[in-house]
Amino acid sequence: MEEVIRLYVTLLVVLMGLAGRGEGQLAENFYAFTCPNVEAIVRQTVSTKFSQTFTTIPATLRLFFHDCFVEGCDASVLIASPNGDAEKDAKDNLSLAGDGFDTVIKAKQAVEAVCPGVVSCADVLAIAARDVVVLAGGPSFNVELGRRDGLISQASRVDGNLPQPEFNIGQLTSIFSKNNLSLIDMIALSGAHTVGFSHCNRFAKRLYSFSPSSPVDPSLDPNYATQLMAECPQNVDPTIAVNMDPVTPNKFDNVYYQNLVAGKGLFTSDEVLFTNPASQSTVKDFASNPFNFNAAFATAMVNLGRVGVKTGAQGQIRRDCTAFNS
Ligand code: HEM
Ligand SMILES: *[C@@H]1O[C@H](CO)[C@@H](O)[C@H](O)[C@H]1NC(C)=O
Ligand SMILES: CC(=O)N[C@H]1CO[C@H](CO)[C@@H](O)[C@@H]1O
Repeated sequence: MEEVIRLYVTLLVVLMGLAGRGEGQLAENFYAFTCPNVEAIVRQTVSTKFSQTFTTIPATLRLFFHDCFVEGCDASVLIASPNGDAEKDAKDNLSLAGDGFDTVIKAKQAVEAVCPGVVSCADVLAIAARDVVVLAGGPSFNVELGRRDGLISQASRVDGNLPQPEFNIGQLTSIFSKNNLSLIDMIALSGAHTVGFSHCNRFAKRLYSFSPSSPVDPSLDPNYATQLMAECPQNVDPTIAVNMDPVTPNKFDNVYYQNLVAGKGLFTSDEVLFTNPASQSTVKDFASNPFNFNAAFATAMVNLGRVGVKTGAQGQIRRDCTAFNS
């Protein structure tokens, strides 16, 4: 008798879970019945793309971040506009490498071939962002699914919604908390700068015109400053970019935090995480304990993936990630 009741309760919980899906809840098993192999399909596309170029990793990870911070994680960043006024056309996107877009578009095509009209581009991007972290040696984690694709993509909505490299701790905290992300989430997510590149103009001020009394930012390690000046002479070709992690640029690891402790944070927004007393202890912890960093990063990515999501009947399931369904 007890067993029967237990079975009944289990069944009820499962059914409630299924019913709840439609009404605005993300769930790890959202596609269990409608597209059970979606994660394997995305992973396949991502690893093929990765075998062609390492840029797949930083490009896809940053794309996810930019998508989530503007209109929420709804694939709005992927829309291509013939007028050049979509989200991806904003000034801040210039550096969104094409390989990230390509990865998601191809993964979605592969998913469409098996489960047409079922899986959102926003979810494909979220899965791909996890997969690139794993491919670079970072932590794995379960991705919540069930996002719907958004119906708005405008360059004008980007301004003010993305953090800038010269931000101080107050500005950083305020833009992350606006997105329901804690100080720890912010510190952990900044660890994404353990891979990828930055163009010289994003930090040149720290090398040449920091302040009238000190042209070089005094929080920069002097040797690192010299190295950056060699890589980024004044008026350098604007397409030149440097590794954001000068020590292990191709590995997703906690060396980013060791760099901050050593004065080798590329942006002000990186270095302030160490120089500010409120965040310093976490930076030191992540620098010396890769397990703590990995766990915090995984948690923070799940939290990032919840930002401004559309669920249930909101938005749509785009067929082509670069265009709204007609
Ligand atoms: C904390 C505030 C942040 C600021 C101010 C910031 C700013 C920037 C800037 C200016 C670049 C260089 C772009 C270029 O010139 O090419 C960059 C690159 C990058 N950012 Fe951030 N970012 C922040 C947080 C994040 C977060 C949360 C993630 C992801 C979880 C992320 C992932 C990346 C990646 C992977 C790159 C390298 C892109 C590539 O090589 O294609 N960033 N970021
Ligand atoms: C932050 O969380 C609140 C409460 O759960 C929610 O109403 C709000 O939409 C969230 N904001 C974002 C940007 O996700
Ligand atoms: C990758 C990408 O779409 N870049 C675009 C960003 O926006 C500028 C205009 O501000 C376009 O010229 C780029 O093609």
